[in-house]
Amino acid sequence: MSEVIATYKIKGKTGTFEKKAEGIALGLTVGSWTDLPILEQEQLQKYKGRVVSISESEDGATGLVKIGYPGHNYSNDLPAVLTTVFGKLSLDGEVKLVDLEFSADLKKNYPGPRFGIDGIRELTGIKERPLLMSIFKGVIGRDFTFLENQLKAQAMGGVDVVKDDEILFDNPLTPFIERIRTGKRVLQEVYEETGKRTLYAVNLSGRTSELKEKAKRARELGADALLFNVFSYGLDVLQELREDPGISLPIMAHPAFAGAVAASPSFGVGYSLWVGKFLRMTGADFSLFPSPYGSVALNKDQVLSVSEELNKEDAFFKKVLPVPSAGIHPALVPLLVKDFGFDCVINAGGGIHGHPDGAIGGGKAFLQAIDAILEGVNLREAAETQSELRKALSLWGEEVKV
Ligand code: 1AE
Repeated sequence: MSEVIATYKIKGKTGTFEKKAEGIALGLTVGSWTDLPILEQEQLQKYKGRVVSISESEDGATGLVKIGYPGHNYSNDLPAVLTTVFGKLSLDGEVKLVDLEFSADLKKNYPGPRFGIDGIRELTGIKERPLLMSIFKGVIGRDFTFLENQLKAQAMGGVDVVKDDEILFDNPLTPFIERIRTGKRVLQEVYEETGKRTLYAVNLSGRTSELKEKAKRARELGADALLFNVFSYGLDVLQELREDPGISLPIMAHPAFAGAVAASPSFGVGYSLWVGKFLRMTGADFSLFPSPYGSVALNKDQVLSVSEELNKEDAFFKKVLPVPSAGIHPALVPLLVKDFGFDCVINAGGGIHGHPDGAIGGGKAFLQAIDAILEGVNLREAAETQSELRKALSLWGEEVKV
């Protein structure tokens, strides 16, 4: 059956959820039902939402309600699906959209990631360890001299990818196109000096109508990847970028603004759906989200459910790289690897630039921590012979036991 099944968490009282569920199933599809003449009821039957299941929490204060919406009620795009399953309903009291399950005929029209984890590993050449990414910091109001120095230091530290800060937009001091050209030149120089290739994800920003042309230009100039503030634009915009064959660059989805929709326990959309399943369906190759450990933390269950959505086996979609972020420093590497496995990106801004030896030392300290994990050595022991890691642990704290 062609259908999207929505799971909602609803606040209420014990014994009231059946009526509520039936009201949603009707209200978001054919409207009032029992008042219609029998003939019309029969004609509209196939458009009616169906209550799939209802379960109450032990105290009866919350219901988990599943409702199926027939596929022929909406066009097969996320804006239509979202408007159907959580349009008016999102404004109507304490209801949270927890999950959506798409039948295969509907799901197959979403593109999924173009590159996925395997494709990104191919591009970086890093096959058997977590990737290491760093972030430009403090670059607003700075010119290219500052940017170049910061990029060079990050790359000399050995990071695999450098990304723009999400708040660095197209601007007169460091315009988008020049950032790509400069980035390529600096990273090529580092490669010639060290043999290490670092990729650069440039922030694709501006009006929606300009994005595709800018992204195509970025590709022509040899950009490595795009950073994209998907939740400020909308998931369908990400899907448009992903589907355009003229763009064909890895897309890194930043979670800015995601919390406005997902953070409440009783309103909005669940994190696993918002920054997990939807990003995978619409085509992100990387999904950034706050880790449970740093400065902007989500709870561990939420984060693990996001990661599961990005990584579980799926007949239609490639896997997405989870990027647990915010306040990450080398002592957290064992915890991150335990939670997310080797197929993840260790991502740090302050944890790279704030190292006592600068960004070069920061990158080295992270790589030393990653190597220690690969070799089964604890960080304290590895730090005895590796000064960058030692300095990082002294500054940010000892390894947290896993
Ligand atoms: C959740 C996104 C994290 C991010 O984009 C960012 O800039 C983190 O910076 P640090 O590592 O916290 O300095």
